[in-house]
Amino acid sequence: MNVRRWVSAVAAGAALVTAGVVGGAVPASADNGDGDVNCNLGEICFWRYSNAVLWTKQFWYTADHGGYTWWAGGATNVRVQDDAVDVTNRDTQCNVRVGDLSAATGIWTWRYFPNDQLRHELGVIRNANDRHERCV
Ligand SMILES: [Ca+2]
Ligand SMILES: [Ca+2]
Repeated sequence: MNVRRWVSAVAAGAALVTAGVVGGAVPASADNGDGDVNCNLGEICFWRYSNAVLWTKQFWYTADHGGYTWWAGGATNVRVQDDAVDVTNRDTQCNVRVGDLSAATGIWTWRYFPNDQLRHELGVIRNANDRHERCV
Protein backbone atom coordinates (compact mmCIF):
# COMPACT_ATOMS: atom_id res chain seq x y z
CA MET A 1 0.00 0.00 0.00
CA ASN A 2 1.40 3.35 -0.92
CA VAL A 3 1.75 6.19 1.55
CA ARG A 4 -1.15 8.29 0.32
CA ARG A 5 -3.63 5.40 0.47
CA TRP A 6 -2.28 4.33 3.83
CA VAL A 7 -2.76 7.77 5.29
CA SER A 8 -6.31 7.86 3.94
CA ALA A 9 -7.08 4.47 5.45
CA VAL A 10 -5.76 5.54 8.82
CA ALA A 11 -7.81 8.72 8.69
CA ALA A 12 -10.93 6.75 7.79
CA GLY A 13 -10.28 4.33 10.63
CA ALA A 14 -9.84 7.16 13.06
CA ALA A 15 -13.11 8.69 11.91
CA LEU A 16 -14.94 5.42 12.51
CA VAL A 17 -13.49 5.13 15.99
CA THR A 18 -14.52 8.70 16.75
CA ALA A 19 -18.04 7.93 15.55
CA GLY A 20 -18.21 4.98 17.91
CA VAL A 21 -18.35 2.29 15.24
CA VAL A 22 -16.99 -0.88 16.78
CA GLY A 23 -15.48 -3.87 15.02
CA GLY A 24 -16.20 -5.44 11.67
CA ALA A 25 -15.15 -4.50 8.18
CA VAL A 26 -15.95 -1.20 6.61
CA PRO A 27 -19.31 -1.72 4.84
CA ALA A 28 -19.28 -2.07 1.07
CA SER A 29 -21.12 1.19 0.67
CA ALA A 30 -18.43 3.11 2.50
CA ASP A 31 -16.30 4.02 -0.51
CA ASN A 32 -17.68 7.28 -1.83
CA GLY A 33 -14.53 8.62 -3.39
CA ASP A 34 -13.71 12.06 -2.03
CA GLY A 35 -17.34 12.68 -1.13
CA ASP A 36 -17.67 15.48 -3.68
CA VAL A 37 -20.03 15.10 -6.64
CA ASN A 38 -17.33 15.98 -9.14
CA CYS A 39 -15.01 13.33 -10.50
CA ASN A 40 -11.85 14.66 -8.92
CA LEU A 41 -8.20 13.73 -9.10
CA GLY A 42 -7.54 10.40 -7.39
CA GLU A 43 -11.00 8.98 -7.98
CA ILE A 44 -12.27 6.12 -10.11
CA CYS A 45 -15.59 7.27 -11.56
CA PHE A 46 -18.34 5.22 -13.18
CA TRP A 47 -21.14 6.57 -15.31
CA ARG A 48 -24.58 5.15 -16.03
CA TYR A 49 -25.19 6.98 -19.30
CA SER A 50 -22.96 8.02 -22.16
CA ASN A 51 -22.47 11.78 -22.41
CA ALA A 52 -24.10 12.42 -19.05
CA VAL A 53 -22.58 13.17 -15.65
CA LEU A 54 -25.66 13.11 -13.43
CA TRP A 55 -25.71 9.37 -12.77
CA THR A 56 -22.34 8.57 -11.26
CA LYS A 57 -20.59 6.42 -8.70
CA GLN A 58 -17.10 7.32 -7.55
CA PHE A 59 -14.55 5.24 -5.71
CA TRP A 60 -11.22 5.71 -4.04
CA TYR A 61 -10.21 2.07 -3.74
CA THR A 62 -10.67 -1.33 -5.34
CA ALA A 63 -14.25 -2.50 -4.79
CA ASP A 64 -16.94 -4.98 -5.64
CA HIS A 65 -19.90 -3.19 -7.15
CA GLY A 66 -22.57 -5.19 -5.37
CA GLY A 67 -24.23 -3.08 -2.68
CA TYR A 68 -23.42 0.24 -4.30
CA THR A 69 -26.04 2.51 -5.81
CA TRP A 70 -25.95 5.45 -8.21
CA TRP A 71 -25.90 9.08 -7.22
CA ALA A 72 -28.18 11.20 -9.40
CA GLY A 73 -28.44 14.56 -7.75
CA GLY A 74 -29.13 12.59 -4.61
CA ALA A 75 -28.91 9.02 -3.44
CA THR A 76 -30.84 6.43 -5.46
CA ASN A 77 -31.75 2.78 -4.96
CA VAL A 78 -30.52 1.87 -8.45
CA ARG A 79 -27.68 -0.61 -8.32
CA VAL A 80 -24.33 0.17 -9.93
CA GLN A 81 -23.49 -3.48 -10.58
CA ASP A 82 -24.11 -4.53 -14.20
CA ASP A 83 -25.33 -1.01 -14.95
CA ALA A 84 -22.35 1.18 -15.96
CA VAL A 85 -21.36 2.22 -19.47
CA ASP A 86 -18.29 4.41 -18.94
CA VAL A 87 -15.39 4.79 -16.52
CA THR A 88 -12.94 7.61 -15.85
CA ASN A 89 -9.71 6.61 -14.16
CA ARG A 90 -8.35 9.61 -12.28
CA ASP A 91 -6.17 7.49 -10.01
CA THR A 92 -2.92 9.34 -9.44
CA GLN A 93 -0.75 6.25 -9.75
CA CYS A 94 -1.97 3.42 -11.90
CA ASN A 95 -4.25 1.60 -14.27
CA VAL A 96 -7.64 0.36 -13.20
CA ARG A 97 -9.26 -2.78 -14.53
CA VAL A 98 -13.00 -3.37 -14.56
CA GLY A 99 -14.35 -6.88 -14.63
CA ASP A 100 -17.41 -8.96 -15.32
CA LEU A 101 -17.72 -12.35 -13.67
CA SER A 102 -19.51 -14.89 -15.81
CA ALA A 103 -22.05 -16.78 -13.71
CA ALA A 104 -21.96 -19.58 -16.26
CA THR A 105 -18.22 -20.16 -16.39
CA GLY A 106 -16.86 -18.44 -13.28
CA ILE A 107 -14.37 -16.64 -15.51
CA TRP A 108 -13.63 -12.93 -15.22
CA THR A 109 -13.52 -10.70 -18.28
CA TRP A 110 -11.32 -7.67 -17.57
CA ARG A 111 -10.79 -4.42 -19.38
CA TYR A 112 -7.86 -2.17 -18.48
CA PHE A 113 -8.03 1.61 -18.33
CA PRO A 114 -5.04 3.95 -18.00
CA ASN A 115 -5.11 6.82 -15.54
CA ASP A 116 -5.32 9.26 -18.42
CA GLN A 117 -8.17 11.28 -16.86
CA LEU A 118 -10.36 10.50 -19.88
CA ARG A 119 -13.76 8.91 -20.00
CA HIS A 120 -13.78 5.47 -21.64
CA GLU A 121 -16.57 3.15 -22.73
CA LEU A 122 -16.59 -0.18 -20.93
CA GLY A 123 -16.94 -1.98 -24.25
CA VAL A 124 -17.55 -5.71 -23.93
CA ILE A 125 -18.39 -5.38 -20.25
CA ARG A 126 -20.84 -2.51 -20.75
CA ASN A 127 -23.70 -2.99 -18.27
CA ALA A 128 -21.90 -6.06 -16.95
CA ASN A 129 -19.52 -4.48 -14.39
CA ASP A 130 -19.08 -6.44 -11.16
CA ARG A 131 -15.81 -5.10 -9.75
CA HIS A 132 -12.88 -2.81 -10.35
CA GLU A 133 -9.30 -3.10 -9.14
CA ARG A 134 -6.56 -0.49 -9.09
CA CYS A 135 -2.85 -1.03 -9.69
CA VAL A 136 -3.03 -4.56 -11.07
CA1 LIG B 1 -15.91 12.86 -6.26
CA1 LIG C 1 -21.66 -8.86 -14.40
